[in-house]
Amino acid sequence: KDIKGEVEFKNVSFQYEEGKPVLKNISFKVKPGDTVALVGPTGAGKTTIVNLLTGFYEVEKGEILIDGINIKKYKKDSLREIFGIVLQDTYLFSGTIKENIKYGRLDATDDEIKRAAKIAGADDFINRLSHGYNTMLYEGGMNLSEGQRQLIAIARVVLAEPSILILDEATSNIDTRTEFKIQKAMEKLMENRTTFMIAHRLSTIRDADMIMVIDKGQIIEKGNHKELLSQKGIYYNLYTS
Ligand code: DGT
Ligand code: MG
Repeated sequence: KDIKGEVEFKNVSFQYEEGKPVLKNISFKVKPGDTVALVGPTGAGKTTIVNLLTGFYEVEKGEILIDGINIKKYKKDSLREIFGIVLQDTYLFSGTIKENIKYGRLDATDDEIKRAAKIAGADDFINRLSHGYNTMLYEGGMNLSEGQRQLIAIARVVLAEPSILILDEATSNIDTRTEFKIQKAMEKLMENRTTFMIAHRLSTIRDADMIMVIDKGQIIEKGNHKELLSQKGIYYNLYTS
């Protein structure tokens, strides 16, 4: 089976405000199925890279290709279907848990929804709720814990089967047991799927096929963990002590 999800940035520059460049001439290529970890200080441009890739903002200079095709040539809907996005603060809407998972693929059956929730490790806690899958979520899921919201978001992505995953790794106050569940579910999701992760934990960064160290809108180092350590540059200084 051939995997899709090749990503290429060619000389991409971007600014939100005139005269304040945020990305400066960024170029890189990612093989289908590879995992990329974006690391770097706050304000470096990590989220901006992801926002351009998903088409949330439009590239001004340079181009972004997915599977060899400029993202400007994709229809809005087909571009949306390429990506599965799990953010720290995932958007859940007011509606039932079932509806929130189903948002990943609107024609999914109840069985498929349950299967996706199982893979995501969300089925257990959902079954413990008195209304199960029909439990109403209020105002973005505020009646669930942060970890539970993330498991639902993962189930949504499992159901959607996107070719590219975007993960913003949580740094937050999720308990260890839930965090372990989330990590396991993520690992399954990432198999054979191009993944961009804004990573904070050394354990996930270490396993990435390519680590890109971003600073002030530029890629200052690129390579896998071993390669970057042997360069004894910024990455080396960040992750050894
Ligand atoms: P993080 O999430 O704090 O680790 O930082 P990054 O690396 O994700 O940074 P990013 O891409 O959010 O921001 C890069 C620069 O762009 C930073 O100077 C803030 C600025 N910026 C980000 N989003 C916006 C926006 O919506 N409007 C404007 N005017 N500036 C923005
Ligand atoms: Mg960010």
